[in-house]
Amino acid sequence: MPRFVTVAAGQLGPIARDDSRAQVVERLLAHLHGAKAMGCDLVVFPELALTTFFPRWYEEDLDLAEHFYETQMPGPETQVLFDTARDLQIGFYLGYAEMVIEAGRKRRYNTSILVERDGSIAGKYRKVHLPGHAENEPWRRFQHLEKYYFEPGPSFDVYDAFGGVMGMALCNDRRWSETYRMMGLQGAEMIMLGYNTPVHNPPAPEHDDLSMFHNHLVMQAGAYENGTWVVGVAKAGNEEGIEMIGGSAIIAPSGEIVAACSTKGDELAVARCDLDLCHSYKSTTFNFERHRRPEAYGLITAQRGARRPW
Ligand code: CDV
Repeated sequence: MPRFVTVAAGQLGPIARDDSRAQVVERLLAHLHGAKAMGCDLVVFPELALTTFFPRWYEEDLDLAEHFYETQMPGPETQVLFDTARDLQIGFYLGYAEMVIEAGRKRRYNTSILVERDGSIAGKYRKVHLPGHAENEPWRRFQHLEKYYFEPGPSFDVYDAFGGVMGMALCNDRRWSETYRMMGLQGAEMIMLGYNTPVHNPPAPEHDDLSMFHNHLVMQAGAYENGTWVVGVAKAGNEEGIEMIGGSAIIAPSGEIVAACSTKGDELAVARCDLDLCHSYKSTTFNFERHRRPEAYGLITAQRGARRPW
């Protein structure tokens, strides 16, 4: 039986700081309806898809930033996404800021969920690689305070959903080969990831011209080296004065981009993904069982930073 998942990369243009949840949810609903009309099973939305990318601003009192976080999922303003998913029989991946109280303490994560076509949550992921800095750095034209606003998640998991093995990651995760390999080792057939990537990188402006090249380079390599589909989706355009890259793309296990967005606004790019295409790569060049040599890879988990051995 062929296993096809028709996927839409549900790219979003900018979200303003003052946009209400209701305004943003309207745009997500338009994507769900548009994707359904194109025969899709699943829409992948960006990272922090319910708010502006607030880690660009320092707020000394974290409690004053609480309106950026969801304390319930679904909550009163997002329930309609789940109801629409069930009514239309279309699933979605959604990135958002999550706040939970555990052992009497507030804990904050950069989170994504995968919702099945019946509106049930098939999986939840908390971002592992939090880029940027934890301290206020006013010298930057804009900040990247993910290490301040979130704590890292524990692991990369995969989920039995949409007839395949589905994995999730978020933005900076896509630059790390460990992200894909951890899910590749669990048989991932489709890895979904949302991102918010400014064109300008304050600590390394010399990378600015290469931001789109690097975006596709890492996702295409991750797909090919693990024999998996990768769906990368941007929040793009000029958000609160900061130019963000677009370039949302659906990438086949061959590493080829098979569909892509061409604007920096709300846009859908659609591909009919044959999950069985993964097999050719997973059973030959990247037959892990046959060719990997974990006994030679000890440093990967034994140490974090690079150190010369002499
Ligand atoms: N949201 C992100 O994780 N953004 C990073 C930044 C630091 C550019 C990224 O890797 O795209």
